[in-house]
Amino acid sequence: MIFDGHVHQLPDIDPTETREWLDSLDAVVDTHGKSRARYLLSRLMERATASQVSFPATVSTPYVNTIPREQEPWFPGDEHIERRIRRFIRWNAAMMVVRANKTADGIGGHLSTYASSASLYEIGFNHFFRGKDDGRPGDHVYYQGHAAPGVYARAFLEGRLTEDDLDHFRREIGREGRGLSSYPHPRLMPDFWEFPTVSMGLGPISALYQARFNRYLRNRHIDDTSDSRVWCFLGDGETDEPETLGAISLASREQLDNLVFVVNCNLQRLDGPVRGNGKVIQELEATFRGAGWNVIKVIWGSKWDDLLAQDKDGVLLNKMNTTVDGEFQRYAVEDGEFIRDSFFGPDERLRKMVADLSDDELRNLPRGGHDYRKLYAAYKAATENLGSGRPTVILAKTVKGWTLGPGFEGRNATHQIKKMTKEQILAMRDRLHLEDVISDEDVDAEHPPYVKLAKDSIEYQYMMERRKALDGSIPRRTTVARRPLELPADGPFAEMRAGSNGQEVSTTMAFTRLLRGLARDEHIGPRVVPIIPDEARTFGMDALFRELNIYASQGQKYQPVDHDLLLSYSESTKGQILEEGITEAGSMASFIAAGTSYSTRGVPMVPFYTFYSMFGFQRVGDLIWQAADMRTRGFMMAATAGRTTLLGEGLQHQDGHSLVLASTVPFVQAYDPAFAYEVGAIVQAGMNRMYGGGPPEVTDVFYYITLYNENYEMPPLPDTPGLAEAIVEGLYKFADAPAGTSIPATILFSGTAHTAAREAAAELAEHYDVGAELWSATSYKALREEALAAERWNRLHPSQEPRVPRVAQILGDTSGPITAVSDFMKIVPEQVQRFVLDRTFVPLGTDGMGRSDTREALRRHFEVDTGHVVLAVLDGLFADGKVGQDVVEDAIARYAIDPEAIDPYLA
Ligand SMILES: Cc1ncc(C[n+]2csc(CCOP(=O)(O)OP(=O)(O)O)c2C)c(N)n1
Ligand SMILES: [Mg+2]
Repeated sequence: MIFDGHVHQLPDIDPTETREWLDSLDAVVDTHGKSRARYLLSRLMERATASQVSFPATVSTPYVNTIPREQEPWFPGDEHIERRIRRFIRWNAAMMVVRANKTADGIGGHLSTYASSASLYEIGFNHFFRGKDDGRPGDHVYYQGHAAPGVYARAFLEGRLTEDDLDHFRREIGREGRGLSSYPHPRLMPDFWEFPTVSMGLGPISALYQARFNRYLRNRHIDDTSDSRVWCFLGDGETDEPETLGAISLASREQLDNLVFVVNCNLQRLDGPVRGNGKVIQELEATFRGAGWNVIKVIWGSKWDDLLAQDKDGVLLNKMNTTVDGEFQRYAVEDGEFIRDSFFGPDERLRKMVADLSDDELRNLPRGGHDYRKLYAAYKAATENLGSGRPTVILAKTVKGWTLGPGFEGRNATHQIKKMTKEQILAMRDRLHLEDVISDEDVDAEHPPYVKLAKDSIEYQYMMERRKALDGSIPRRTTVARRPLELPADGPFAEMRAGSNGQEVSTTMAFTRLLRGLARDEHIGPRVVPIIPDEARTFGMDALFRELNIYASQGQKYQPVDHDLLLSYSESTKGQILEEGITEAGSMASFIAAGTSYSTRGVPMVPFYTFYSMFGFQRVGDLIWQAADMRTRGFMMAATAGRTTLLGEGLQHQDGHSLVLASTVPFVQAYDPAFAYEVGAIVQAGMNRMYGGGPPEVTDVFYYITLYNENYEMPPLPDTPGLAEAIVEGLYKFADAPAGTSIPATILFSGTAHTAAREAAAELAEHYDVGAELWSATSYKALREEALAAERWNRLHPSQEPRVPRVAQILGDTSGPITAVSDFMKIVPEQVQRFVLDRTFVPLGTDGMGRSDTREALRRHFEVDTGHVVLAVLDGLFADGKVGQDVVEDAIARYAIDPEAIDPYLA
């Protein structure tokens, strides 16, 4: 058997000494058994660590608490008062959900998640989480989404929420929308919640990147973040999500000792056990330790310490190690007799150990996650870990539904139960010893009351004093700019307006120039955060590496292979670029951290996240939704856009639908620009809106802007008054119809489709006497949203002068059929079709899955090339009775279009 082959590759300099050590071990095993041998080895390892004899970390330890009883610190709080407060909060959280579901059957809410984690939060609230009352941002706390009732219940006791507020849990319509949201949603409660967490996995990954971004701000001397810790609470089931664990190695690589994950290990998820046949805590320990984290297990409550101290033969430890979670869950629902027989019983030595304990005492041997002393020790160790370079994860074992009673605790269905019977409420009241504040009549009432605290009550005083000492109540979201940002000078935008002077460039290249210009800006420069997931070279942005440097918390410890090149790969602690590696999820999390820094830190930052457009909405759509919830501001730059422009990359890369997906997210400003000056106008307006306070007044938005890699000459911004505004509003006239033509038509183009549109206009004039005006449609989403708003207003104000949607107004001045072409699906221009129903409207787009070929071949295949645009215009004119069918047939022949070609949507 080879345990670790490396040792056999090294010379043994003293075989006799080696033999003696090995013989000693053999002797221990023979005479005292394996447990004793394990004990001695563990002691040796501990001694080796103390003597700084480094040894590769083992990934797992026995199933006991990481911090032994003798190393627990003194608990500085008043345990009696804290327990009482915890009970009040438990009660109010449960009543909130019960009352909500009585008033509105099926409104939902969760009882058992918070019930399992009350102590986890309360230790934090009373002793660790820092608030913002001192004018500093404090800690960043990510609450487990389903535990929201407990957070509201505490805010109620603190006097921050009223009874009416609690009664509007999940009732967000009415009262001017001031309900309490089901989960943490800054979009709905902008003064309260900071971090949306409820979509499993997104909380952990965003917390991790928030901790990294704090270091970025500090290392770049933009903001001193050293007194802010990031706490992230998550469920053990939630660790199934790839987002939860997928980025943890970044945290140790970046030495994020400002980060603490607290995993509420109640051993259950929604349907049943997380790891019925295994041990989730052991599995997570191995994963996190293997990734270099500091792991603190809080498995057993204090009463188990006495038992462990008697465990001379290691039988208890062995039983703990070998009992699977499914069994532990069973012990949470069974009585003491069952536990005695089944856990302790089979081994005489174990049974003897608990002979003095009653069945009730056995049943109530608590888990570590309900033991405030153990938790305090763990949190303190986590905070004292600062300086070690290791992030901390606390794995706390709890019971799902704890204190809610036998119908809830540890039951497989507990996650979904929202109602309690009178008997259950009464039992809970007794279990929490609240007889003095909640009478039997109270329980009998239609709505059992909340516990309220008088301002002079000892509990209230204690709570508030603790929060005061920790800089105020949380959660609280603010938007006060501690370090305001000045808008950039016009220079970089003027360059965009000037065009490319005969040079052929792509909008991606133009944008890179703009980005460089902004990063050089005297004021805003340092606030620009370029984010790229390992694609800079694809986008031609690698030139920025040397100029702006790549952020690397450790600096650059090597000389890069290309050090002698002008554009070498340069990393630095003060680097500006977040080169994220191949992780769109991580990059989005960085985008969110940077784009919400105006609020979380009071330091507005301007992220430009540039990525393969295919791997945005499609891949990390939920994170984009989260970004909108969190009121993120910034620019998502969707490079290599288009289903025919990115040639050669094939089915998985060619994006013809991200703009469709973008249309589903409110607050996303989606644009599909064709020219550099359009990109410039959109970015400049975006800066003004998001960082300069508008217009329009809704400023918590972010931009989604497509960028293409096709080169052509960038025209200068035409000298038409109001053009920049029209670009931002979504549609403007690019060119008049060619002179001397007699049949009018209108062509709308977006992005790279402008080439086909422009060529088609020339062909139509030359061969068919058709004069097509050319319009650039920069944002169908913006046009549609304005039109829907006008339509709605009209419906609600029948007696008033109807508003005409902007798109109808603008296109009202054009004539002939409308042909709309883009490198995206037809449904993108169709977004406005309904508002110009009086006109023939022919959308051309790239419906179907992508494939590799030349641009020409792809555009022919998807029927968006010049010939197809001509054909579509003539077809529209035919429908309008302006030309005969022979003309349409002529075009089919002229452009060698195969009428029997397979529909690209089905190909
Ligand atoms: C992405 C996603 N998928 C599914 C859900 C539905 N869901 C809500 S809670 C839950 C179980 C959570 O279990 P766990 O993380 O262990 O939390 P606990 O309530 O046990 O503390 C599930 C599947 C969700 N919120 N998000
Ligand atoms: Mg769970």
